[in-house]
Amino acid sequence: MTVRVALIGCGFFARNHMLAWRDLPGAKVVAVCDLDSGRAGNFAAEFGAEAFTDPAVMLAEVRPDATDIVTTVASHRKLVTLAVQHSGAVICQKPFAASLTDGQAMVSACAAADVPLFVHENFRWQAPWRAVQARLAAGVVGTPRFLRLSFRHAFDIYTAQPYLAEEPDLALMDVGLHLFDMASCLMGDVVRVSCETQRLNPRVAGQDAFQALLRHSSGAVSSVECSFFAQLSPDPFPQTLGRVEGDAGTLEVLAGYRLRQHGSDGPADIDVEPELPIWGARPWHLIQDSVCAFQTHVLEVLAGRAQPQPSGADNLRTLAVTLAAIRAAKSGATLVPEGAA
Ligand code: NAD
Ligand code: 89Y
Repeated sequence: MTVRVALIGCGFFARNHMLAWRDLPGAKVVAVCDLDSGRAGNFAAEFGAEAFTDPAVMLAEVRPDATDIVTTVASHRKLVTLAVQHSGAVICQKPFAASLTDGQAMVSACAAADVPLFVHENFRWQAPWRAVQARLAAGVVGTPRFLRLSFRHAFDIYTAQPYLAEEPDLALMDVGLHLFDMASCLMGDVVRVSCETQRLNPRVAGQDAFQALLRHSSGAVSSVECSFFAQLSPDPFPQTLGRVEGDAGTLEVLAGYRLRQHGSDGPADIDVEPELPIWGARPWHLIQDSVCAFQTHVLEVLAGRAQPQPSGADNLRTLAVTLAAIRAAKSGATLVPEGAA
């Protein structure tokens, strides 16, 4: 069976979604929608889909198996609560929501309709961190006790994504939530958070760097850091570097796509660079490959062989951590994310 996908939002990042869907046997984007008719028309012509400018009209007419929402956050609640009425599954790009009220409304609407809700959180699907997840599951470091995630660069993200230059809580709301999703996925639920932010690049309005300290329900601790103005050569964008230390070993994700495994026989390095998709381009290939991995996972879920990773409900907890980090940075307090036990 071919999964019929309808995509909403034909902007910068949606191109990666379209190219990844095109390469996936078992899926076909049959309709695309953008308020901008030119953008919708261009995607429709390039990918052989039908073009729409009104999501309600498209969804009522097409009734897709899955709706893939690739707009910015302000439209997510309206589009998810619309899509759930017409489609078999809903996928929403990050940031899932700007508030817990909006996030909860989307999770509740999808749960009430028994429609799976995915948040397109592709960082946990990146090749180096998939390799880490597999080794943790195999017990190579024993019980994980400490995680460091470090996403630091000065790559120009503002030309392709100009709205980022206006975002007040930039680093936390654009990439912090990816990193907190990874931290929860690797180490378990977050129960306490403290955070410091900085505004470094005079060209942007918001806080473009942060350093957060997380306590997990297991007792593990994570140090999560991010800067969009770290002057490095070569610039590692968009790699997330870091390490997981357990009571029996350590895994390090190093620049240049190297995974170093420290065990009783000493260190061993593994190449974890993803394949360059045929349509991909460096340095984005890390993220482009993870879009393919995430969308492959969506098809696995729709075939009944997996559960959404992450689901809307999972991502609501990540949003609570992100919003707690924003409040913690403003107040200087250490906070319990809303809803955390
Ligand atoms: P963009 O502004 O380039 O594109 C968004 C498009 O959505 C625009 O063409 C706009 O006209 C359209 N749109 C907005 N509201 C709409 C509505 N109600 N109905 C139909 N169309 C509508 O934005 P972008 O840079 O492509 O980012 C989209 C999302 O992807 C953002 O939330 C961003 O954070 C996310 N993103 C994720 C990653 C990742 O790695 N996961 C990377 C980049 C961007
Ligand atoms: O929007 C961001 C994301 O999700 O990944 C990298 C990015 O494109 C710029 O920070």
